[in-house]
Amino acid sequence: MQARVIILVDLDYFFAQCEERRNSTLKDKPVVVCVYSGRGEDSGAVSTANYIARKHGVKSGIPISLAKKKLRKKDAVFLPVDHEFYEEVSEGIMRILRSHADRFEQVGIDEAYLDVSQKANRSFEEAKKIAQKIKEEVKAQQKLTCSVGIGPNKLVAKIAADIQKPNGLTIVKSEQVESFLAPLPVSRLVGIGKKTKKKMQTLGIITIGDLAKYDVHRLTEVFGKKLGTYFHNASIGLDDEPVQERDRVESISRISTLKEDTRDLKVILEKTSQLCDAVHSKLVQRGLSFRSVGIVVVLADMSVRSRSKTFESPTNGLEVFKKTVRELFEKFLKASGLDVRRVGVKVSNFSSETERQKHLTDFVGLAES
Ligand code: DCP
Ligand code: CA
Ligand code: CA
Repeated sequence: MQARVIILVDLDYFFAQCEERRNSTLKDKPVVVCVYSGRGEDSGAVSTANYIARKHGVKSGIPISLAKKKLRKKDAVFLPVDHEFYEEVSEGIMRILRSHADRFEQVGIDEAYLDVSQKANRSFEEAKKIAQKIKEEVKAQQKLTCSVGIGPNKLVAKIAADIQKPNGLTIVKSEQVESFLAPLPVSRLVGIGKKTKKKMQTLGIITIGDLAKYDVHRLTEVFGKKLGTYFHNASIGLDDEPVQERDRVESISRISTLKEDTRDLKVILEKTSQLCDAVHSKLVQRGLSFRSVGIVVVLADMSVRSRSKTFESPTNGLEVFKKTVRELFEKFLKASGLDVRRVGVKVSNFSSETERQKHLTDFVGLAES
């Protein structure tokens, strides 16, 4: 395989930074975003915290009550998670990132891999310029900072991005990979959790450098052929996992509340038409076609109803989408007596070019084994 240049972008203290963005008075205070369990006032866990709060030992996963103790008299702000808002911010940012990549793979709400081998002409210097441009655009358009790692593969890019946070930019060229990894603890590698780390410790393996020097045959004796080989390759920074668009989304939908409760088809379709536009643009962005169209209706008594229709073959047409939504609503209103409060539209049953190719390779893989 030809040498690659891979970028990983990870947004800094993402949920908390989103909160800072919509309320700038939070910026110089400890900010803690919380998942409240609903069982008592402070019951629940910390989702994330800004870097001021982290200085006091607050981090993802700790109990809210413990975070409150650590931040007593520190003028800290505790907020509940608002996923919908973070998704929206994430979408805007992913759109920027995608535009800079030959191939793009989002791996979570706040991070993505970009294969920029062609765009950067296989040069790490060029990739650095792309990374700086990305940071500038994300800052200018979305008011957020991120940390970026650049490496010859996903494994190295990910570790590079983690090394310097927040607002970091770390480049590890092919010839620097082994010396970059060597001093780091083995737990930096994907797949090495607490248990494996302990086991390696008993073998005298503490750093990734120790792992790289360890006899690979011994390693496969201890961990089995597959895992042992993976650990060895990872320790010297080898990884040929491609950057791959993920089409695992099952559906794309939008829902919205009407100005007032109504049974007027025209009013409803005005709203759903906007929702269809939004869903469709997301669809086109991801290069997907759908076979099913659905509507969701929340009635005045807050009960929820849904209806859907599935076609023989996939389409990505906006007109078909809107026409089907219209039919579904016409039918629905005829059958139901209550006013409508909220309306939603949805497409699902996706297919895409990459999806078909994936099925094909699965099949070929099966035939070989
Ligand atoms: N998250 C969560 N619970 C966790 C870990 C993460 O709810 N145990 C959420 C909140 C984070 C978001 O996922 O903002 C992204 O996770 P990251 O691990 O990337 O952490 P942050 O972006 O918060 O911080 P960092 O600056 O270290 O990337
Ligand atoms: Ca992050
Ligand atoms: Ca992340």
